[in-house]
Amino acid sequence: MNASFLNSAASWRQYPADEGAEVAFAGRSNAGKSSTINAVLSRRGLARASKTPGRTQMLQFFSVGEQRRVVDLPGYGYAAAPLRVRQRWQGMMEEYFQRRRSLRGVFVVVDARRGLGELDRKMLEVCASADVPARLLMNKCDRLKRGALIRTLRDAERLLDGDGAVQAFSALRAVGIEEARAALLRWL
Ligand SMILES: Nc1nc2c(ncn2[C@@H]2O[C@H](COP(=O)(O)OP(=O)(O)O)[C@@H](O)[C@H]2O)c(=O)[nH]1
Ligand SMILES: [Mg+2]
Repeated sequence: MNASFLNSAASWRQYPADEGAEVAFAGRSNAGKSSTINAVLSRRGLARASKTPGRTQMLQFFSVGEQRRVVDLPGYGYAAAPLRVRQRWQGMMEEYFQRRRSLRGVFVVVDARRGLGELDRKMLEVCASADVPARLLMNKCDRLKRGALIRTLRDAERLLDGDGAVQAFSALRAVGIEEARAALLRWL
């Protein structure tokens, strides 16, 4: 897939035109969203993998073809973020999910060691109420033993209850890339 950076945007009027098809990556700060985007698009360093969690409060748009985009959504759950930053985040996300007509699917990136948290579940609810399909990427699976990974995947599947898909993923060890890429291509 030929991917290139389009722009960073902090508000609706800065977003690329709402045309064609778009797939978003959501997730807790530090879950590995940027690393995952780089791995799926096989472009090292395309989405900046920052060591400082919660710093980016912007949407990062990437072009992956004619009228086809991937977007790195600002991460959630950064405890040190001041209230006004969290409120702003919420407003941006509500607007994005309610209005973005080109949105075809959302990858929710989860740190498999932590499992699905409250905010991840809220994100899944947002997807469901916007009628956008979600796929959970249980990232950093390289850090889990086989038994723990199987339990984590099973727990996530139970929580989804057929409303979305779950897979193991590791941006670091290149686990689950083809599966995720296939889902991306189906959506786009
Ligand atoms: N062990 C391991 N670490 C990872 C993996 N993916 C990302 N990381 C690390 O997790 C941290 C956060 O990654 P980043 O992509 O910046 O997360 P983001 O805040 O969600 O965009 C970085 O230190 C990454 O190197 C993975 O699959 N395995
Ligand atoms: Mg990031």
